[in-house]
Amino acid sequence: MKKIDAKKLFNKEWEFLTGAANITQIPNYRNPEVAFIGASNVGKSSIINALLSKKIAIVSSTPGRTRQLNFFISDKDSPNSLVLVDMPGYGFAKAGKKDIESWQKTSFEFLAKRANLQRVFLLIDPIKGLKESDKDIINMFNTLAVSFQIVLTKVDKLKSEEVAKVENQINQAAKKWPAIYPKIIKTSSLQKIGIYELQDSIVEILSFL
Ligand SMILES: Nc1nc2c(ncn2[C@@H]2O[C@H](COP(=O)(O)OP(=O)(O)OP(=O)(O)O)[C@@H](O)[C@H]2O)c(=O)[nH]1
Ligand SMILES: [Mg+2]
Repeated sequence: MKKIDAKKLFNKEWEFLTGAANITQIPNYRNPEVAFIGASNVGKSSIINALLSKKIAIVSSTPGRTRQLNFFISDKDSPNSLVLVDMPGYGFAKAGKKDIESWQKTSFEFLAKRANLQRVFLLIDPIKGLKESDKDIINMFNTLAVSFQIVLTKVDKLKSEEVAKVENQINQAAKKWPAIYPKIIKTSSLQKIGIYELQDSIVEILSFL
C-alpha cells in the first residue's frame, strides 16, 4: 500500500488537460482517473473546484453548462499523476435530443471501456433525491461492474435530519447494487463540508493501486 499525502496531492499544480465531445477526443494514457457524474446542475464542476481549491471547472447557474467530458490533471509528467473527469450532466430538458444522445453515447463508451477509471462519484442532490435517470445510470454501473460511490451535494441547503432521510433511502436501495462502494459522502462545495472526506476517499483508492 502506497502512502499518499492528500494535502500534497490536491495542492499540486492542476491543469485542464482536454475536453472530449466525442469518443475519438478522449485522451489516452495510463494515469488513474476518477470521474464525477450526475444530473445537470447537481454540482459536479463545483465539487472539482472545491477539491482543488481553485476555479478550474466552469460553474454556471444555467443547467447543462458542461457539455463535454473535461479532464483535469495533476503533475502531468509524473507517474503519480491523477486525472479528475467532469462529465456532462444528464436530464437536462432544454438540450436537443441529438445533443443528449451524443453526450450519452460518449459518456457510456467512456464508462464502459475505461481501464484506468478507478471510481465514479455519482452526485445526488438530496433536495431532489434519487431520480429515474440516476437509477438508469446505477443500473449501468451494476451491469458493467463500474465501481461507484454516492456523494450528496449542496447539504448546506437542508437540515441534517432531511439529509439523513435521503441517506437512509439510498442505503436501503443500495443493498441491491453490487457495484457500489457503500459509503455515502455528504458535501457542500459552498461551505466546504465533506471535501476532506472526499479527498481521503480518492487517496485511499490511489494507495491501493
Ligand atoms: N448552495 C449550494 N449551491 C451549490 C453548491 N454546489 C454547487 N452549487 C450551485 O449549483 C449550480 C450548479 O453547479 P455546477 O457545479 O455548475 O453543477 P454541474 O453539475 O457541473 O452542472 P452541469 O455542468 O450543468 O451539469 C451553481 O449555481 C452552483 O453555484 C453547494 O454546495 N451549495
Ligand atoms: Mg458542470
